[in-house]
Amino acid sequence: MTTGTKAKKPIRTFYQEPTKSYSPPKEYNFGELIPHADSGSRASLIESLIKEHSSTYELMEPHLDPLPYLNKVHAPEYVEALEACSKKLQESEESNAWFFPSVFRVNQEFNRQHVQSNKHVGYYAFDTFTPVGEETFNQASRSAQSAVSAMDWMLNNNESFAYALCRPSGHHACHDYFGGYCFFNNAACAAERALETVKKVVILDVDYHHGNGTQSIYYDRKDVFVINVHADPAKVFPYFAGFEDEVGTGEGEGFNLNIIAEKDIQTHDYVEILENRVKPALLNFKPDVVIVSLGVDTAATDPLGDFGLTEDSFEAIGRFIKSINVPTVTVQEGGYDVASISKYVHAYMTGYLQGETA
Ligand code: OKP
Ligand code: ZN
Repeated sequence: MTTGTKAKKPIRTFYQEPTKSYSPPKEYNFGELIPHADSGSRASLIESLIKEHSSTYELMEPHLDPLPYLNKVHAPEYVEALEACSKKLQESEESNAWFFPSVFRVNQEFNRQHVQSNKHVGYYAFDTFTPVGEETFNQASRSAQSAVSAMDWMLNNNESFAYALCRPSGHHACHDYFGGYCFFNNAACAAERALETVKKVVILDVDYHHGNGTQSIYYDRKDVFVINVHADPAKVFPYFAGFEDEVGTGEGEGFNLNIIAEKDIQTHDYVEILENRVKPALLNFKPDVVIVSLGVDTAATDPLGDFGLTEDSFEAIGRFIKSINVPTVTVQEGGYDVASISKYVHAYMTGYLQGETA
């Protein structure tokens, strides 16, 4: 009669509360200052959900020093420049100071690098959506710390799943540029931790926006296969990357896969992409570890996106991830419908756990 229901392991969640409230007040959006989408309540909303479902999640203390990984993924002078910028802001008279770069380096001959004042931090930036604040360096480091710690814990304990509740997000952060609300590439830091132990990693990015940072970091490498499912960059951010003909270069050729999903896409078509296009490519690569860059800005209710996903869709994505049957660290990326992001993340985790018994 008894079917031997085996107790499910909790979702181990690596997260630490921000030291001080980390909340960029504004972003400069095509000539207008508007309220910043990465509001301070995003991570704490997810955190409160975790506390509500205390039997489903277990909060874990991020234990691993992120700095060696930051310096591997990013140019060390970039890491230093961000630290220096946050420090200068802390020392300034103004309280809760934020710096918006106005002048940017582009790939041209006038690119003299110097960082005497914060005016120069635009050397390392690619958009005006991503101001630097007093807590940016600390908070971005702690975000990366959650990601590397989740990977470290999973591999050291022979576990198959962990969740890094990262904020700020990471997938737009490039080797030496910040942008798209991202400073350090959390998923790439986790991948570098994984590569100390294993040989092949897939980063599957299901955020609404193309993860141009992750793509560019691994574009010429064959040990990290980056797969992105996202909105058409011809219409939305990051605009200049994410097209389907971007397949990698040199040794990395064939190890970058971009899949553009249409506006209003719903569960059925989204899962079809995962099953018919993502899964064969992913399994064929035979990764030792998968990192999911989970954005829930693919939800129909998201203020930034125009996809049509619902709670059920996120459950289906979670079930899909379980069906891959490869150890997975899920790293939090975007999602801006603050009233519902935790519901969507929870649906993904529920789907994953359902997949365990299916
Ligand atoms: C970060 B993530 C909105 C303009 C677009 C940049 C989007 C950054 C998305 N007013 N802002 O979720 O991929
Ligand atoms: Zn996004």
